[in-house]
Formats: sequence, C-alpha cells, structure tokens
Amino acid sequence: MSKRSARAIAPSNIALVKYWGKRDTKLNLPAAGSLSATLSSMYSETEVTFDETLSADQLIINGEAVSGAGLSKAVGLLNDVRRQSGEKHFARVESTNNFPTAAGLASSASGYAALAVAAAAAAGWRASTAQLSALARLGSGSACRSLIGGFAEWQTGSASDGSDSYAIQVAPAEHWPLKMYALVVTEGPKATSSTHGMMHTAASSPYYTAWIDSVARDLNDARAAIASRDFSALSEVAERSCLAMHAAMISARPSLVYWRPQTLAVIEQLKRLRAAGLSFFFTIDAGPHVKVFVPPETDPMVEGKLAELDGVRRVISAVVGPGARVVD
Ligand code: 2P0
Repeated sequence: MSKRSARAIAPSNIALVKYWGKRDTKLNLPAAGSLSATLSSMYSETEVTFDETLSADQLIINGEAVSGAGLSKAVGLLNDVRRQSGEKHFARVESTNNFPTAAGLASSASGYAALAVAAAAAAGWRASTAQLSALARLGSGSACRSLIGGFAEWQTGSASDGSDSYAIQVAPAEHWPLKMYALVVTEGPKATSSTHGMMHTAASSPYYTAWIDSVARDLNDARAAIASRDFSALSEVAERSCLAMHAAMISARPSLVYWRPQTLAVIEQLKRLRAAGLSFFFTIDAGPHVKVFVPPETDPMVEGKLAELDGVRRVISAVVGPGARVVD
C-alpha cells in the first residue's frame, strides 16, 4: 500500500497595504499589489497524505470534513501539485488552526499556505518558494504572502497564467520585529466572504477604480518606511490603505460593512491612548476585529491596557515572524 505524507506549518499574515480586487477570479490574480507582515503564533498546521486507497480528495479542518467551495479550492491546488510532480493518488488533508476560522483573522491565508507546502513535500516536488507562493495563491490570494517571512509583497504580475503573481520578501522578520495585537470584538464567522465582497465592490463601488489606483503609491511608501524602520510613516500608509479599502466596500451598492459598533468604539479609545503617548497603528480586514501594531520596544504591559478597552472580548498577540515551512 502506497502512502506518502508531509506536514507543514504556515503563519497568518496581515496586510499593511491591502488586497481588495481581482483581475482574474479563477486564478486569484490581483488587480493591484499588496504588502503584509507575517505573524508568529497565529498559524495553521496541515498534514497531506497521498494514499492509493482513496477514491477522492478529503479535507478535514479542525476535525470536521469540509465539502463545497472549500473542498473544490483544495482539490484545485492538489491537482496542480499532481500535475507538477507526477503524483497519481488522491490525498487526505487534515488541518488545524490555532485561532478562529473565517472570522476576519486570515485563516484561509495560513491554511492554503500550509496546504501548498505540505502537498508539494508529500508529492516529492522540489518547488521554489515563488512556485509554492503561486500555488498557495490558487487557494486564497492572501495565502501567497504567508510563504514569506517578515514583510512580504505580493506582486501583481502580468502573465495570464499567474506564473509571475507571487510574493517576495521586502525585509526579514529580524529587520523589524513589530508586535501585533488582534483585538477580537465578536466571535463567530463573518457574513460575507472576501471573494464575494471583492467582486461586489469591483462591480458596484464608484470608488473602486480610485482605490486600485491608490495602491502603487502606498506600496512605495510602505517599502520605504520598512527599509528605514520609520514607524510613523508606516502608520500613516497602513491606516490610509485600510480606510480607503473599507471606503470602497462601504460605497458598494448595496453597502458592504464589515465593522461592528465595537470596531469604531475601539478605534476611538485607541486614539485616546495615542494622545497619551502610545505609538501604534491599527488595521482592519474583512471582519470587525481591530489589529494593532506597535514598535518592538513597546512595553508588554500594553496588552493588558488593550484587553481592557470597552468592546474587546479577547486579545491575540503575535510578533512578525518566519514564513511557512515543513515540520517533522
Ligand atoms: C488582505 N484581505 O490583503 C485583504 C484585506 C481581507 C482584507 O486578502 O478571494 O481570503 O481567497 O483571494 O485572500 C482576504 O481575502 O481572498 C484578504 P481570496 P482572501 O489581506
């Protein structure tokens, strides 16, 4: 009986210059570039086993069998691995996340990145990091950034097959190990998937084109801020990218609002902490939670202050860290 398996771990990532719009929905090719920080301590761990006794691919996330769109994306990614490696068998994929799934905490990014790395390793395919990043992108666009440690930029690319649309490293984690606190304001999954939300925004927001046109400058400014470890410059670009993306969503017809009242209440309270001298910037993804980045030298006591803000249910902390890798 032939069985080949490998296990990988992949971290989550949070965009500082956001991705919100596709030029190709099937291959997850973005309408513009994006730039993110890869996070330690929020991760997916995935085991892939190619097994000749299976009659179909199987996907199990946090102990539950997944069917429908989630399974189809994983099968698409596994098909790519089989095509590249010559692997003939179906696979069993078992994955766990150590943070809430599909709540705007980027579980799809870490999940598909871990799947790409584990599947390639199990099939014996010696893919480059760029190839693995492009492979992870097929599952979820933002997953291509979780391959890369530190700060990652997803290049838009121009090839119609997506071969040049993958993430590259802007700076390693050691360059600037920023700390991140995810302020969780609600539990449970989000109402509108990112894929659907992006398509809806592109199709109906009068501000969509302006949003996409703003990304190139934000990428330039973010790269420069990271290179010179200029926290206030990075704060400015990260907050404006986040708010411009949400403005495009909110102006879609009908409006797409991922925020909850607690989201704004937390931002207002954060601004008071800023006035009192705390250096930070916030960012918000396709969900209601507020992610706060602080410089590496920030007093760890700040976590307690953030946990006490009205509307915050719990805090998940992380540090900018390494990218996806195979584990024993
Ligand atoms: C980002 N987000 O850059 C943006 C900001 C959410 C808001 O990437 O359709 O799960 O699978 O490519 O990657 C979430 O979208 O979407 C996302 P698909 P994905 O992190």
